Amino acid sequence: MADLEALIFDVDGTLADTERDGHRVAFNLAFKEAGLDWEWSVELYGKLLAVTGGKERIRHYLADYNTAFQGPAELDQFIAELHAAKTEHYTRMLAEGMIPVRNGVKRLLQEAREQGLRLAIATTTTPANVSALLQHSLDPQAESWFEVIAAGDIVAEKKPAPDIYIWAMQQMKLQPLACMAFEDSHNGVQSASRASIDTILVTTNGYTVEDDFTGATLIIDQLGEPDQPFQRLNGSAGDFSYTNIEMLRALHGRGVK
Ligand code: XBP
Ligand code: MG
Repeated sequence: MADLEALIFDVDGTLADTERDGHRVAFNLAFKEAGLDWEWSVELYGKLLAVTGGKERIRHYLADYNTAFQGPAELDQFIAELHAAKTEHYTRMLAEGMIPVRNGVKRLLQEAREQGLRLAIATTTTPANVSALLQHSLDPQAESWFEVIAAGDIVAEKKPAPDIYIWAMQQMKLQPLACMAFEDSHNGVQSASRASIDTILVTTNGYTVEDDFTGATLIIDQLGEPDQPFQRLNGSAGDFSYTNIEMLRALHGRGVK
């Protein structure tokens, strides 16, 4: 087994719980501002999350949940403009400090940096959203912690396609076996698995706890902290009660029983 060299993080749901009170709210604000009577409830949004990418999600909503809507002839442009307005709202919400990072994220990233592990991001969200989240929710310098930030339309096909992970690894000149992926959803685990990344650690959230995580090595409810142990949902974590680099190395080499 190759040594563990790099950690590749998903963003939404993994670094921070952004969907229900972040992205969803920003979509609704953009719809209202555009004079549309669309309202994505917490429940409906859970269903819409089946499709990754905001523009793709709006298109999916129109195709499957709002077929009566008479869109303009230039539908692509209409969706792109709506989505740009949504990004404005979302990044403003982040700048206002509305969305904290999840338990254990900051500590684990700091530990990884101290131990010389390389860091990357592989996400379907818009690059501006990643910058705003890292800067405002993690640390003003956090963008510089990541060697590669692979995000949004940089690849043609979003998760569950493997493209975004493959792109990130190509940039870093790394083989999949030297990497570990961190995800929160079925689509994310599929994407990393299809990119041949062997060890995927899943931290679930309200929208994804019932997802099928086939292909992941360990499923826990959060990364955890020394005084806030994670709850193990599937896979083995040995004697570890919170995620640290020692645990990741053991998981990667399957030294955890
Ligand atoms: C989650 C997504 C994104 C966000 C919305 O990405 O699917 O589409 O819901 O962001 P990940 P945009 O879990 O891979 O980070 O509107 O910018 O697409
Ligand atoms: Mg995610």
